[in-house]
Amino acid sequence: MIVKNPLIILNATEVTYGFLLSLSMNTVLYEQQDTVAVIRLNRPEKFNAFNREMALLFQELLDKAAEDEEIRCIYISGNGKAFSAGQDLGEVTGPAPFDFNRILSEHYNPIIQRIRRIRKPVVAAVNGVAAGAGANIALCCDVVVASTQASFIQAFSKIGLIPDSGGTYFLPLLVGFQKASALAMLGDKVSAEEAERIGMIYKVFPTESFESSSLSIASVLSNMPTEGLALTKQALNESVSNNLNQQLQSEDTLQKKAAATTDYQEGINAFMEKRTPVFKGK
Ligand code: LHQ
Repeated sequence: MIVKNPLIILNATEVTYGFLLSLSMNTVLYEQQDTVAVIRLNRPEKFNAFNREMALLFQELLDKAAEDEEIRCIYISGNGKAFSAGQDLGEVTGPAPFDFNRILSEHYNPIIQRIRRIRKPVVAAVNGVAAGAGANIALCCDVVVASTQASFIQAFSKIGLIPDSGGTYFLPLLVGFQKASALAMLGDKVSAEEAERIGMIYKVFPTESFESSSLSIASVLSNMPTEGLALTKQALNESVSNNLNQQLQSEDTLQKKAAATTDYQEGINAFMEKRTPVFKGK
């Protein structure tokens, strides 16, 4: 066994991360646009279904964006018609299926944990269908927008599985227990418009302008007080398991940290001087 990362254990016979990254960059694409990291799932012929290689590379690229100090927002989308159809079902079937027992612990759980832990806003730009783990990866992001041609499917029940990748956690938070329960059991296809209406996602944009509209949200976020947004994300993460008193305490602690940032000073100065603030993200 080689331990490359506390979250991921690779067999000695498997490709290691560095090798994986250099050989197989194409299952996930990464580019920097100003201070936004644009990450695109890229197995369009499989509707961007996750195989192991893609799941590991996606984690590595999330880490790269998280660690790069120039990056102040992460934008995740899919290449081609789909956002992601979730697990590549070909990989769990056939003559040499990948070990089912390792899929959640090594692929999806670390992806969801990373996205929630990253101290930068993460935008899911859902360009097409998002099914199974693909849907729930999108739904755990900080801002979820979708194109009019997108849809969300908790496809798990159709194949006898339960919603994973945080689906049983985020879905009831987003749409309420009853809607979540029904969607998880029936596996209905939810249109982007319906997803917006029931609070599953933030906004829908027309397909023709989706790329520019969603990227402009990422651009706005990338110019905001990044540390303040990180503390906001932390407070929201904590709110889910805190009672009111604990959460008020948490807000007290985190607000003091926010007030100690240079961006807070800049925000206050700019307001008093009636000018547009220039935030540095610190
Ligand atoms: C696919 C897939 C796919 C491979 C489309 N795999 N090829 C955790 C624990 C362990 C194991 C299992 O998984 C998990 C987490 C999960 O994510 S479970 C849920 C897995 N995902 C699904 O069950 C969704 C399966 N896909 C679909 O239901 C449909 O393909 C959707 C509704 C996404 C799209 O439908 P259509 O628009 O009608 O497109 P299509 O079905 O024709 O798919 C297009 C192509 O993509 C097609 O390839 P082909 O060569 O025939 O053109 C599909 O085979 C391929 N594809 N999803 N998950």
